[in-house]
Amino acid sequence: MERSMMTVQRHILEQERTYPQASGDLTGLLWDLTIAAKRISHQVNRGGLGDIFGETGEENVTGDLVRRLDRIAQDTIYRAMDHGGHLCVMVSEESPDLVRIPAKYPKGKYVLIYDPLDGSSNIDANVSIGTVFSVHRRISTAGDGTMEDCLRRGSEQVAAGYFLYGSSTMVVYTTGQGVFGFTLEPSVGEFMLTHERIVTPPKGKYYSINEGNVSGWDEPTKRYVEYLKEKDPATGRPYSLRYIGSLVADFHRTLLYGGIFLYPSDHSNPQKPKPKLRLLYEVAPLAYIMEQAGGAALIGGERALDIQPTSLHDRVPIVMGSKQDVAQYEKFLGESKPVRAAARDGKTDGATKDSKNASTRFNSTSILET
Ligand code: AHM
Ligand code: MG
Repeated sequence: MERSMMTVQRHILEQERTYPQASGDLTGLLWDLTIAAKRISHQVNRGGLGDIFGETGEENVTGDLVRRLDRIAQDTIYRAMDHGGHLCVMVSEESPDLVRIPAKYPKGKYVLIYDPLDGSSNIDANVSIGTVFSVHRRISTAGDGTMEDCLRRGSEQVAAGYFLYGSSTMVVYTTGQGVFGFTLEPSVGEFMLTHERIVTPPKGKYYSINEGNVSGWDEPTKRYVEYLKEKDPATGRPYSLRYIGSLVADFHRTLLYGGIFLYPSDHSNPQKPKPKLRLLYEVAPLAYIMEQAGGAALIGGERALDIQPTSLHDRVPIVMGSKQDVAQYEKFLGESKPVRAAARDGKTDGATKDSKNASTRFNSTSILET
């Protein structure tokens, strides 16, 4: 099929068909999600013309102020996904507990985990924002999905992606067979293939971090960012700083242009480092996409996709981007090896070892780099 005529729906279907036992369920699920995203995109595009700006006056489970558009996005996705028969349970940034499928609807074999509208502090200023999603196959066998179905490592995802509401609306997704990007063609209301097999450059020239937080960074991160700013044309330095403060937008640029995105913990209280980004619906899906595009993603020096969540809203420190840039950052982390080793062995506050499968467990305040 001519590339310009490839819709996201057809693409997902063709990807699913390469699996012998495919039932079409994943295609249906992702298709429902694109419908929700088109509706959110429409609202975002109306901007100040609609009654979407401002706050609702409430805080969500992770302490952020809920904006009207957050609420609209949450409701839109929930209503698009609750009745299709593809899902057994959902998890959303906007909901403290599991989001159940109503009793009257059939339960399916997948779990949907999502951040309905990430970067919402940017909404009123017309800055790019996004929806992030992660899909797992359920472990339980029937009925409502369980907590165990949701607390899964990123490496177990069957699909992940994001919608970017920017100068155009895009969806970028992977089902483990590469990363593909589609742009919403407003005249026909379809996402058309525009970015076939996205590959992140092995090395970039941008770094992306909230540098206003420097006083709270761990020492390796401080040294690494100083290194990026030194002048050494032979190694492509200095790097340029690019930071939007909207994860999907910062990630999308890093994915396409290469470079490195970092959101380290705040170590202002060294006893209790505070990471910001959420593992299940922000970090894990983006880490999966980054790896599928040939890049790398680390949490405290460990592969991000191997981290076992302990609760729905775990926060983790994250570094992701071009392979060589992430490897360079790792070298700086390596200089503080004793601390990393202690953390890996469960001797540092907040990190314990999952003895069953020898993978690092994090709780919401854990971090390896110090
Ligand atoms: P949100 O889920 O409440 O929108 O918060 C997550 C956002 C990300 O989009 C972005 O990467 C980060 O927070 C920016 O944080 P900061 O303003 O601390 O740099
Ligand atoms: Mg978010």
